[in-house]
Amino acid sequence: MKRMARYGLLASIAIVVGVVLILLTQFSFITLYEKTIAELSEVKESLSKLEAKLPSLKEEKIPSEKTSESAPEKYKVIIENNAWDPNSKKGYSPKVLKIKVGDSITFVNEDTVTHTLTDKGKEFDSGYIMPGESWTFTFSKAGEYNYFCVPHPWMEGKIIVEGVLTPEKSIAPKEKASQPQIAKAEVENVIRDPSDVPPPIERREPKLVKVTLVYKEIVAELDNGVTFEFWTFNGTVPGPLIRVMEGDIVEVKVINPKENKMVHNVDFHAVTGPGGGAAVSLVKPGETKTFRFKALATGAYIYHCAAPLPPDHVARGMYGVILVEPIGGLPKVDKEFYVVQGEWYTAGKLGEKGFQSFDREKALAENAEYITFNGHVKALTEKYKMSAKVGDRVRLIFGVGGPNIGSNFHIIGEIFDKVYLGDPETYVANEETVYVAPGAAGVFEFKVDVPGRYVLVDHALYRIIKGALGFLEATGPPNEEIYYPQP
Ligand SMILES: [Cu+2]
Repeated sequence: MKRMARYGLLASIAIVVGVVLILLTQFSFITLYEKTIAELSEVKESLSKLEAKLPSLKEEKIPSEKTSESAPEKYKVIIENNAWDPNSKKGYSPKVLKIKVGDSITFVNEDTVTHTLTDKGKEFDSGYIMPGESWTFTFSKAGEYNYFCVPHPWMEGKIIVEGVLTPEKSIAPKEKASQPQIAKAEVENVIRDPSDVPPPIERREPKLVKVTLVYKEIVAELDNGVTFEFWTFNGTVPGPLIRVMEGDIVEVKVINPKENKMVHNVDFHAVTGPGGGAAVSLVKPGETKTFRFKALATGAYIYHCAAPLPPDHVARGMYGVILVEPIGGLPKVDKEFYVVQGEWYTAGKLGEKGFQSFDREKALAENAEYITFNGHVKALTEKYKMSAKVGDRVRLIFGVGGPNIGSNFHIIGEIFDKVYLGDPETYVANEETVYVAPGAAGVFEFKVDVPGRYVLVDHALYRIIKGALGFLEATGPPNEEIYYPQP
């Protein structure tokens, strides 16, 4: 009995311990569970707080669905009136525009001159947008596009295209940028005949000299089979030789035909006054202006267009020479010629046939494809003949339009008797090669003593290959006292 009672007591203790243990375990489980639930709620709460804080992030998770669901929108960017003038603070409006993939923008030219839109990565290029015309482009690729106007590069804008390309849109044909319709030559060439020189000055009294300059934009040949869009004075490169006397009043009438795309003006290096006349001769297509200046100092001077962007206008061929002679005119000679050197920056390499657009990158690098006399590779070798007779005294008015490269002017087989870049009184005698800077002109005088071919070059001689070559043919009896062809 005693042993049974002991067993009973032990069993009871075991049961009580078991129950207590079970209760304890259950309690800790419950506590843990409750704790976990509480913690989870906290996490959930902070998550919702975080979500509430970032609504935009939540939206951006599904851009492709949104893009494909929403219909494409049409936007408008205005090219403002007077945007051509860098001081006007006008340009593209709005300057920055945010759109979605598939949206299109119509660019409306409300200015009075032609503009373009070209993005630096070349995703789009509007070509020329004439005044009053517009150009529409659909953006099918996301990204940021910084664009500018080719003739007026200070005009800049930005398009931000958001979203991704949907399959439907990716197979849609890519909109092609319109190209300016200028591939065909309007005239054969813009060469000025080197013999086209005004008559000598024989008077001693100053007078009013009237000059008309017509700004002409012309597609023509730069070499045989190579065309380029030239901007010119009176349709030739160089523009006309203007011949006046010290003390003359020069009245310049400038005309910009309405068919033109650009504003133009003229800066005479012979003018004493701000801009050399540039500000008072700036005219838009369809306009005309007249201004006067007094020719104060003798010498040969370049005149050139200085409309924005000035180097672009010079690189297109807008330059010429004005010769200011002393009272009574320069001494008489037998032959006079007029030659101006300039260099050309074409998209295609030297000799590449077809229409060549202007390449500003090459112009900035001063890496010219062509260097010519009178606006054509073959101007003075094939197209026009310069000739003289043995015994002739020759005067050559030679200038450099540039815009970047000066000329080391030389005539193979001749020595210049007189060279003067300024006042004829300050001439240098007996010269061979003379540097003429871009934007400068000089007078070269020599006597032809021996018959044969005399070759005009830029004595940086590889430039001959680029076109800096001309011939002067001298005819007449041999002069064996001076030169012995067959001793
Ligand atoms: Cu111009």
